[in-house]
Amino acid sequence: MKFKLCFLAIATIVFFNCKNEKKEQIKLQDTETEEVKKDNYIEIITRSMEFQMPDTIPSGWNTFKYNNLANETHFFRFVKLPEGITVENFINEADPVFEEGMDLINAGKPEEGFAAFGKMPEWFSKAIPSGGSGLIAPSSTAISTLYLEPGLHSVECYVKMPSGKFHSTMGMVKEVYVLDTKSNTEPPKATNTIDIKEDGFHISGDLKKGEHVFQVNIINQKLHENFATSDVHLVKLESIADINVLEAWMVWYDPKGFITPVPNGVKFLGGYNDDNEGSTGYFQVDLKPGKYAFIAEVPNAREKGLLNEFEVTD
Ligand SMILES: [Cu+2]
Repeated sequence: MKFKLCFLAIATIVFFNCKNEKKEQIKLQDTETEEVKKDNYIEIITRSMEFQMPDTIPSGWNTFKYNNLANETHFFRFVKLPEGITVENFINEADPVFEEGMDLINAGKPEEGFAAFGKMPEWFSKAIPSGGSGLIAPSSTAISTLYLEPGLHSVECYVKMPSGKFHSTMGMVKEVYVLDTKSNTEPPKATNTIDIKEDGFHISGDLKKGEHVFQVNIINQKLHENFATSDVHLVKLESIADINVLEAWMVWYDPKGFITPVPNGVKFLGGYNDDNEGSTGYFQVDLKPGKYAFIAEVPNAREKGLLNEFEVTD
């Protein structure tokens, strides 16, 4: 248990330094808005292990169309970098720490592995997760609307390759500058809301077949044992899918977690990645008849109320 406590202590420092300044979006989320126009999208493309997207984007609301043209499940998430820190610092100073820790865990030495994560550079605790898509299956598109603060960000994906290497160490990290100038984009009109509270997901609105815009409100944020905060991913479950296998897979520090191939019968359809308490983001999806679940990227999602199964009928 000692290593878990130690890890949690490090993670807590990270969390409490990550206070956000997202005040203005609260004003926006209650106002009447129109559907986002197609030409307002910022496109992100992945063909293999990279992000192709603009180097500079406006601040405020942006809708991202993430085309995952690769053979792997990926996601994108923005992390606001601390003053004076660039993606180079991440690559040279943080990635090797994650790699060393994960290699030790994979070698059956979890205590040494978690101890290694304690070598993270001091600035790491000041990096602020700022939202992103949920996991998205190969040859699929995730549409996410996020509110971004100005400043230098990294855009990253840390799903693991079959070898156990994080995608971020294989090239899936990109520096993006978010300008002071705000976009003209308005958030989309939601058909459903998912409130993330202390006790988990609170979902409202009909889950019928057809187009949906989910508005995710992070009412209470929390740091979990794996450094991640509460978020939401939508998955389609074929009859062969085992929800318990999926729940275990969502934990990146498990040697079998967050690694491709994804569990049998599971297809990821996007969602809303880690963001701060008080923030709101949107994701759009066309629901076809079948079985689905909303799940967070955290250990023991079900007992935390962060795993919800539902069915869409014809
Ligand atoms: Cu990836």
